[in-house]
Amino acid sequence: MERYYQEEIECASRETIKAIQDEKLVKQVRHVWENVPYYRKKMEEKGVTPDDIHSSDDLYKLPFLSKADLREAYPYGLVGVPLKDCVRIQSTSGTTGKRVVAFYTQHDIDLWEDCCARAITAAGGTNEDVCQVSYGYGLFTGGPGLNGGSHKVGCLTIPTSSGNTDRQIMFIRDLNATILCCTPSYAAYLGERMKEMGLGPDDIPLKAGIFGAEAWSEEMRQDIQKTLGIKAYDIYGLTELSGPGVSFECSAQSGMHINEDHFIAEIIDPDTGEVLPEGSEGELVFTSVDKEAFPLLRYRTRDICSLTREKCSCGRTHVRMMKPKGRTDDMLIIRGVNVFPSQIETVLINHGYAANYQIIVGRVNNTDTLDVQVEMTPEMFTDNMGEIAERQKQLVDGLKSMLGIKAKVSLVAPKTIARSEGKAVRVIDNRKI
Ligand code: DLL
Repeated sequence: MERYYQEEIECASRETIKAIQDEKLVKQVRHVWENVPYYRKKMEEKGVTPDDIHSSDDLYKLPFLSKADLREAYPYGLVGVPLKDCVRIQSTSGTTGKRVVAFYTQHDIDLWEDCCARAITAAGGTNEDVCQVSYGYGLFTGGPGLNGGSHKVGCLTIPTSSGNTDRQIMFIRDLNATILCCTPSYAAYLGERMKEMGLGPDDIPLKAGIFGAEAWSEEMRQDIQKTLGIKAYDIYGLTELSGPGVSFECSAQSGMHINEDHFIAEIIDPDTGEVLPEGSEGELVFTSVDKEAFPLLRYRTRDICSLTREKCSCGRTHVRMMKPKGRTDDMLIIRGVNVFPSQIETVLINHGYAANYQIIVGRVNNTDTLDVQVEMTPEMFTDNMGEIAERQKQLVDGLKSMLGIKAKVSLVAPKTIARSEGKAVRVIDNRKI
């Protein structure tokens, strides 16, 4: 039986959802106009005022916000309430340039935790469950968000944070954890470590995993489900909008329901900014309609995916986003061809490899090079050069037919590539150095 955390809104009719969005948007635009001079200036430049926004049908009139705006406005430029009303900040890892710092009032934290509680409930969680949160705690939103959601559902919460893998496995076993929350790459590593310890799916009480914060393929899901003996649910979100729980998967495991009472989603052409019809693939744009402290309108996520309003078997009515393929900024252009790391992952896993790989891009004599280093699994490990050459050839062929370009493949020994406790680093692009 499907369970809901807030059934009335999660299963509301389309008309009800639209009416909620319309009302909240009109209020939110006025709130931003009156309290966020940075965005008001953008609206003035576009010649639009709150009087032009009567419903979500007018969303297209508003200007976009991008990560560059967030950096320019750092740290307080987009804050919509007095700082005395804010109770928390969270921040992105900020590998390039300034970090993004997002602010929350208590109301914003409550909404965010409700979103995470919906995700945990959709994964079958109740107050009978023990939920181990192995996302990082601190500035990263993964730990705090799912911790809050787990409390709301009433699960016994184990805040292990990331790392110390043997202790993670010990707690799962000793404290009967039934739900695991972490990045998919860390879940895969936990499975690998369990195998090394001689443990299989029957030796752990887990039944569900809530995995997100990075792109992961359907093939990787199948792998993790088998190794850990669980059902693996995807969860999506970003710091700028709150954190995990902007959208989440249900029992159908076919796309993530966007919490539409809090976020309006659009898909745009990343080059022209034109809004695309439902079903088209493009860049995901979100408007947060009821956040007080950091109310972003038409924020460009750079994530590439499509939306569907097709009826879902779980009974939820909120629009679903398909698994993001990657971000516009991690799409590689190699010899003029667009390549997403997730396409490479699909080929590797289909050929029996685990998701332990690295993609190294370079340029020799003005030509781009693509080198895929992938670990052999312990079962396939061999020093028979003929066998290795044959395996490499199979992968080169598989990658060629997926990507349309030739890659160099290097098979490396198990455990050569560093494991990640949070988001995995898959790509090293030496062209940028
Ligand atoms: O990763 C929030 C989060 C924590 C989501 C835990 C899910 C679970 P950021 O660090 O700000 O926030 O990174 C946000 O990560 O724009 C996507 O590119 C990517 N991302 C997040 N979830 C998924 C997912 C958190 N399920 C950025 N699939 C986003 C693919 C994801 N990419």
